[in-house]
Amino acid sequence: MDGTPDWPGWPSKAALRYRSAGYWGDEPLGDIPRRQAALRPEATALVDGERRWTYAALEDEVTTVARALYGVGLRRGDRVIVQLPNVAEFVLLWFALQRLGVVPVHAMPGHRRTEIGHLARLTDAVAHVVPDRHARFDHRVLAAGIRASENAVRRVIVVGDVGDHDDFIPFDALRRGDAAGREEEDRPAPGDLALLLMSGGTTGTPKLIPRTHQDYAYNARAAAEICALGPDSVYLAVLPIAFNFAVACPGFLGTLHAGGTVVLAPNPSPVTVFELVARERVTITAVTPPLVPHLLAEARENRPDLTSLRVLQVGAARLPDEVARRIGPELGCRLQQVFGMAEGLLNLTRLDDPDEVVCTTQGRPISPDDEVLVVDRDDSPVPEGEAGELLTRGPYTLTGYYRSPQHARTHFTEDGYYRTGDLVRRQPGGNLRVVGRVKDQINRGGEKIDATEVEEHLLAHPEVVSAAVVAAPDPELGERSVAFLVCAGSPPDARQVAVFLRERGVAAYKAPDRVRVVPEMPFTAVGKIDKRALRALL
Ligand code: OOB
Repeated sequence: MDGTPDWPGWPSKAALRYRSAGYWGDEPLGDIPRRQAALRPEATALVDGERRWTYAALEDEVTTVARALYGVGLRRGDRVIVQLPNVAEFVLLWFALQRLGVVPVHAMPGHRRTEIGHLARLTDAVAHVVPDRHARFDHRVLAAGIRASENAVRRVIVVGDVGDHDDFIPFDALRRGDAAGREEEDRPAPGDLALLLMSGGTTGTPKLIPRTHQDYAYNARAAAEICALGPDSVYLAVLPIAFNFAVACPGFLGTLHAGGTVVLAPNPSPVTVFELVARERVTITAVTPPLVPHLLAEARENRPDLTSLRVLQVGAARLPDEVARRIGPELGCRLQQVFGMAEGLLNLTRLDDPDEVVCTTQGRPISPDDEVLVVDRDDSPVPEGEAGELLTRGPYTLTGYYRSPQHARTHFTEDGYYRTGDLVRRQPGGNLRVVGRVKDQINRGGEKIDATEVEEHLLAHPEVVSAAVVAAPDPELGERSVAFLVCAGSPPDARQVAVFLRERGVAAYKAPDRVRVVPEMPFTAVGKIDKRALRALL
């Protein structure tokens, strides 16, 4: 095993195979801008609104910011919580951290005290990077609270205005190199931890996924090759930039690896998306299924110029076949279905697959060495075409969560397969159809909600005696969350529950869309709350 006490790493035999097959290389992630700056210094690397960076400029800034981060005391192996929206500073900071071997912990802008506090404690993060305000929320106040309560978090870096927090570090000061220090005597090794991604989770508290330089670089490179990315490619980042889908599937990392241009969308509205597609001659972008009908409607009504767009990636939740079939004819581009997970395994339909495969399956693994099994409840493989749980191991799939040895038994088989919790059918060509899941999660249009985690918060409500959160089918989001509650006194409604969760510092997307009060819970034969019976009530 090549890991550390914090995470297990791959068995040495497998690691040897991944290296000799050429999947794992030596280039640390932080070297990508440098390599491209040498090849094509004047080509456009990054666009955020009116701000543009050539590869030479990107490389310069990354170097300056890395030195400045070293100057403020960040060192190889440190963890830093990065909680930024789609702004160029995310990309500059991310590569600067990679240069130093400092590990970004990817948080979402919508996360609050509960989630960030948990990340801080689990990782002993030494810094928290936030925007000043985003979506009518003051992240500086959140960051001040986190720093006051979590000992390790000593530095707060703010993109924008620090306000009256004099001891916060403005990101612009790092860009100017105000705190210039040295850099790079501590170059990360290919097998080092490169970033930590949050898992959708199913055990009450978010788990973290360790990704290394070598496995993540391979993830991005293999995805970029399948998407035929090159120097002429222009990738539009519509999804949150910290989401694995937008980072490395192929995302900004795969695009920059290939020498293309990354354009950041400030919001996912169809008008914004199509304006950027037309203005920047975007060739590829990625969205979740709920956005697709809005894109189709906007295209029909306002006839934007989509002539540059070659590929629309759709994934993170199930895309209905009938919506899939409309994409090619109505947008004039190729659909690519994407079935991925922060834990690793990435499935893509291929650009030259027949329409039937592209519209009815969620693709197949990107690596010849991705091993997938479809099994029944006893872990025995089911016949091809039948539904079963997807198990997987391979060159970029985790072998254990970060600092969570207790999850080894529940989330992995004895021979090291990760239990995805997804129910799939495998078609003859190896393409997978996602048909359901066994994990206790709600997939709210691509956003994952851990039922247990929300239930634990609900149980803290003074009136709530028993709580069960389940998924209800929804025409817009695919699924919404419904909380069934047994209450002692006067039961809270959905709005009151949302306020209660907000006051507990829980991200807003986790609040149940609906609350249903029941006199008592149905139970299974073994005495667990019978969620199947509850779903039947919907
Ligand atoms: C992506 O990553 P996560 O970690 O937020 O969620 C993973 C889970 C999968 O286990 C599956 O349950 C679901 O999301 N999922 C899909 C899907 N893609 C993901 N379910 C049905 N159809 C699909 N196409 O969601 C993610 C990571 C990288 C790339 C794309 C998505």
